[in-house]
Amino acid sequence: MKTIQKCSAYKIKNSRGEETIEVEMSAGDFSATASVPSGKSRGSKEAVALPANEAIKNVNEIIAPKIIGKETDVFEIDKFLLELDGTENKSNLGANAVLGVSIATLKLSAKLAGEPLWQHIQSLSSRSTQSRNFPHLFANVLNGGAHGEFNLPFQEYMLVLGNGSSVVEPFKQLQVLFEKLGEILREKYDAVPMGDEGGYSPKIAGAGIKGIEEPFEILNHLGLGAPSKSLGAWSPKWAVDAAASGFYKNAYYEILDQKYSSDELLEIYKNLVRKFPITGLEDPFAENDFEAFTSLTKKMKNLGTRCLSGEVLVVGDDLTTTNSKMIKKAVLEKSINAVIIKPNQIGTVSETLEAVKIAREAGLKIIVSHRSGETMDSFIADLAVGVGAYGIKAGAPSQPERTAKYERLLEIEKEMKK
Ligand code: 2PG
Ligand code: MG
Repeated sequence: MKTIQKCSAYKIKNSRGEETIEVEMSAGDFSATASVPSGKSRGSKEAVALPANEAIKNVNEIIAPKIIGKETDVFEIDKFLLELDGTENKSNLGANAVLGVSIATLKLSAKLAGEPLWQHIQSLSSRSTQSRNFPHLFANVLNGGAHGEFNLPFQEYMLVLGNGSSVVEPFKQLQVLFEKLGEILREKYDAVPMGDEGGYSPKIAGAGIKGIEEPFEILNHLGLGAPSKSLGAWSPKWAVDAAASGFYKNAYYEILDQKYSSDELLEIYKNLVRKFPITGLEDPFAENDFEAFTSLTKKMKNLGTRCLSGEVLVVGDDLTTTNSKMIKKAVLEKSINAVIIKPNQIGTVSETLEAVKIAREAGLKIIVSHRSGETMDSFIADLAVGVGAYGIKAGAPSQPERTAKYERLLEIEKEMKK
């Protein structure tokens, strides 16, 4: 193991044009960079990122002098960073400062070990090297909520593609379906700009979307509802990220100017999954409404094959924030059967891998996710393959910051065949 010789941070722009940080580190003949994304619809328990200038200063003036000369062992570096920060939510050094250093250290150690990053993660997360699965693609094609001007009932409407054995066909299919959806929307609305995650987000004058089912009917025009012969085993399904904390007000869920109780919203989800091929409901309720999550998870299990997609994932994101304590709570309360993993919600590689371990041991499906303000760093692609995630949320295939993740998955598939 070589020691760290250089560690410096500087400013870059993310996909929203906001300032974020990139960290560059070197050891021996190798160097690595890592940049940090940022979210807009955040859970209240997420680790705290500082403004880019402050985070950069903290890396360059506080962290760097103390880690130069240390070995490139990500677990040791993370432990040191956690002690140095000393807070529960990393508000001292900034979760963005800490995560940039943590990921850059991991990338360096992979290079020094002569292993592709996904493989290095696989060995660190003690997964069997036999399982070589690829994540299903969860691609957000209609952007609403905090991510666009489209007055959609829920924040994200995703196509779910793949079967765990390859990403080549699913990615091609995503590109074709995304183009087709663009044509459908351009016919319906005049101008169709993109939202934060590269999906379509038309700003509609007047009443706009009128009913909760309308966006699903738009997706139905893609002809996916019924099993398709040409798509065969690849027949895509859909998922929704309601990001329900965003429309939870005074004990009610406000959707398209109507108020619903938790129970009423649960009925809505129940009817939707019977009618449409929905296989995932992310943050269907607000982040403190654990009980409603639990009722829904139970209901989805009981509905079983009566759901059009056969299996429905109830996914925690703002509910769990990649935080081991919160995941344990959700497991104990049987609130979810799947969980979103976002490294910047927690702030270090070690804690991210710990959250994955707890989730996996509890039988939850793991979905590694990007943020709405992304960078060109494709780390989450390696992470998803490395931990054997069921899915990856990486956005629509229209923005370089999103396609970077898909391109990396394709590259990994080639690396695996070598
Ligand atoms: C989410 C994420 C990513 P943001 O809610 O799941 O899609 O959004 O990064 O804005 O929190
Ligand atoms: Mg979410």
